[in-house]
Amino acid sequence: MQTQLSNILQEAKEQLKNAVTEADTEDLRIKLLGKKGRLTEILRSMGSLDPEERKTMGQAANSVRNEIENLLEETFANIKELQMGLRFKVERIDVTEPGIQTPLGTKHPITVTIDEITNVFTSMGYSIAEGPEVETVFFNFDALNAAANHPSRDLTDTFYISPGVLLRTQTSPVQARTLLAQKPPIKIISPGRCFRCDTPDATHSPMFHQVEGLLVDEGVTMADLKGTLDLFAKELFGSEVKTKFRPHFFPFTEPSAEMDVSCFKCGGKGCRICKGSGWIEILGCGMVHPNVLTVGGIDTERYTGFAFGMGVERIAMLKYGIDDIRLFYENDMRFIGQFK
Ligand code: 2NL
Repeated sequence: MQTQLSNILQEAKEQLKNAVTEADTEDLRIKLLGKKGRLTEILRSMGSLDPEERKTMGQAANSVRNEIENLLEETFANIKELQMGLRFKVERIDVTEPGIQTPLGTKHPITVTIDEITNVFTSMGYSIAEGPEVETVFFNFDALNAAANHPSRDLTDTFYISPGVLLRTQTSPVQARTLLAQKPPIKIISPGRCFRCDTPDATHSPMFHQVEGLLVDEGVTMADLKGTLDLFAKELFGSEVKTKFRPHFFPFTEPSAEMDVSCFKCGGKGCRICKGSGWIEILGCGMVHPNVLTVGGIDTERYTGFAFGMGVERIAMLKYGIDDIRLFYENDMRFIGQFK
């Protein structure tokens, strides 16, 4: 029995030496000390020995058991330490290494320009109105006093979705909807996307942006229009700019005008931006046509109004000296990342 015990211990030592994982060691623990193990079998058979022998053999068996237990514990600890060392090597983080920069996005130049324009008007008390980009012929043309044969209605100029439905060609339909939905005083601006069948070139794009404005109240005159838009020009281009209004025609306003600002680059002497004239055309405007007010359910005996509209791309190109509208839509980060 002694020999058996020392063999068991010897074998246990050999086997534990070869254990590489915790699972290996656990398997060995069950094999060596478990219910079906040889050592347990020996301990169980002690009952048949005489008392003297039982005492010595019992002590011997227990000391083998203790030794195996200690060996197991040692093996478990060694394996744990080895694995920890491996993990430290693999998962090591060098906290002194410089981090990876996450590039910050920037606002698109068109968004920057829309924000600048709308901020001027919201600070004058205007609200921002929005509406659908897919519009009806009624709100895009009819309600805005566009003649039934007006060329802008042609299939060659406007994107039609179906006979009565189109992609809005201006943001005025938002204002027309507001006239019907609200009672004066009305004081809104409508920034947004517009669409026209144009072949792209340096100054044309089939998708572009406008900001339009509308003010309707009692006693509104052309002088209110001129004062408002002159202040707007000074806020956007600098307090030193002058404005002038040239007669023009729009179906939805009467009288109508275009507003020029004195060149904010050269001060009026003539340069590349103003094409030598000293003046830059900025927007169209006028007193809202009585037909437009009437369709909008506004009493023209009591109320008058003014309206204006400007192209955002044009203003952004002038402000930032950009010479090709297509740059706005190419999403070249070297270009659109310059506007913060
Ligand atoms: C331009 C000219 C303009 C308007 C837009 C408008 C809207 C209503 C009634 C009357 Cl509901 N007018 N809008 C008026 C004058 C000019 O835009 O050159 N835009 C780029």
